[in-house]
Amino acid sequence: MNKTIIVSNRLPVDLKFDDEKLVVKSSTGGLATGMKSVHSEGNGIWIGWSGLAQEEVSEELQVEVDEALAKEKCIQVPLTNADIDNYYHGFSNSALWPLFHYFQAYTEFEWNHWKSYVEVNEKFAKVILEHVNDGDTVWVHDYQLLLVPELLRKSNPNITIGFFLHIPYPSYELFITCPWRNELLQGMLGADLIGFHTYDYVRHFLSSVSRIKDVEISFNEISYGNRIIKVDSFPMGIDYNRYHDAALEHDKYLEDSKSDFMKSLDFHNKSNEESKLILSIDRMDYTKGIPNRIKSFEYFLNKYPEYKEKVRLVMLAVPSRENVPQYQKLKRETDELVGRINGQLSTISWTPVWYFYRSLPFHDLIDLYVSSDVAMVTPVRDGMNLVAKEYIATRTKENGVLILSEMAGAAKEMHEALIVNPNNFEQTADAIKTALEMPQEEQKERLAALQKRISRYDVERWAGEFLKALEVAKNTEPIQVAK
Ligand code: ADQ
Repeated sequence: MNKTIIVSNRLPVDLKFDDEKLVVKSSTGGLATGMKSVHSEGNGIWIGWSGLAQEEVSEELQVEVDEALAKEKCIQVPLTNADIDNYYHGFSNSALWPLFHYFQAYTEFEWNHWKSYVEVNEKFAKVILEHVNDGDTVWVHDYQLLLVPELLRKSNPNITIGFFLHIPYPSYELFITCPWRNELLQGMLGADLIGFHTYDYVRHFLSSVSRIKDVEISFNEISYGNRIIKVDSFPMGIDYNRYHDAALEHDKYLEDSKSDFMKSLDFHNKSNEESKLILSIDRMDYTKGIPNRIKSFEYFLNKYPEYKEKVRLVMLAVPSRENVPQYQKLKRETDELVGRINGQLSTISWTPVWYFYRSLPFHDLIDLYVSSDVAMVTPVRDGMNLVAKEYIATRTKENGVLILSEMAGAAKEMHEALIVNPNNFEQTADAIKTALEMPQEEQKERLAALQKRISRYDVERWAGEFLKALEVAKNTEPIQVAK
């Protein structure tokens, strides 16, 4: 029986040693959820990095690690500390991530990082090739593994290869600044189907391919050698029911148990309930527009002073890539901005920005989503943005307004949100006012349309549609090559 192999930089389980005891934590992230049924089907497997560096795993521990992963139908690609520094923090997060998000000034092209990126992509391909058979399907994910499709195709032309990019694909003008643009495109073109979140990213990709490679393109098909490669958009959804159901059960959850974090916030205290709550949740990343959001909120309070003491911005930022200098700079800037606005505007009974730099457990996250009147999702550039969709899924009482940046892939599907340019503080400040004053009936109408769409195109449907299209793409391939 043919199988599907999922490949991503990180496995859906995270391994750690705690006092020499192996701890296995499953991920509930979007990708892990979307792939659940594909992964559990038949003899499907997931290949990726486990979170442990090779240096941490002795020979005896290796057996334990392999057994724990086998139980989860996972196979690890062993990475050393140097790999993680150069391939992951280096080329992936200091070159590709800023370049693909239009942060050219942050982009560092280092030969050593590139060399390691090639080597690690080869390590991934080697492990995949040890487990793949003719007729199998391999679905490779994201910017850390752009070279893998071609490496697989070269060694085994009789497998079906899909590739999905979770971040934006930049315009040609930007992409050509990369010294290894040919190699990166060549790598992706090893796939039978290449997927992006939006049609704009598809266009940018096709434009790069047509100018850099000698190929023929007709609509969304690339003729390359004796193969046809399909390129299309597949906007990723969320596990809608998980968020919606948790929100429905939220009141009961609050009665039964309340975490220390929730107690410390005390949203449900009467005086706090009288003031409106605006929510902001992201990874601490310069693409998420966190400083712009704080400045827009400050602008709003100064332009509409009648809202002072009547509204709070609760800002949650998950620590991310803390050893990359640009992320350290962003953290300092955010701390300073929050300090400035709170220092200038706070009163004895009111703090305008409540800022938390940490990750939260699921039910606390749900509490924040449910308790807020408005969500501000205003990245300066974002492939999709799942927070926008999660917020909509938790609105079970027909109220709540989403302010959404036009630079997020999600804006292409969520027209009923208040769409803003995050660099336009005045427009964003006005959107905050509009959101706070929006009549209940209008909130209900906008939410109903958004919920209908987001619940229908959930993450399982996303995975299903990609795999269906991959099956079609495979069948358009003209020739099966003899090995
Ligand atoms: P990310 O950049 O990680 O993903 P996003 O899509 O917003 O961004 O997903 C973040 C996830 O982290 C959400 O599920 C959210 O609930 C969770 N989260 C955020 N803050 C949290 C906190 N403090 N505690 C706990 N959980 C928190 C990349 C791309 C996106 C694309 C996704 C999927 O950058 O554009 O949408 O992949 O393709």
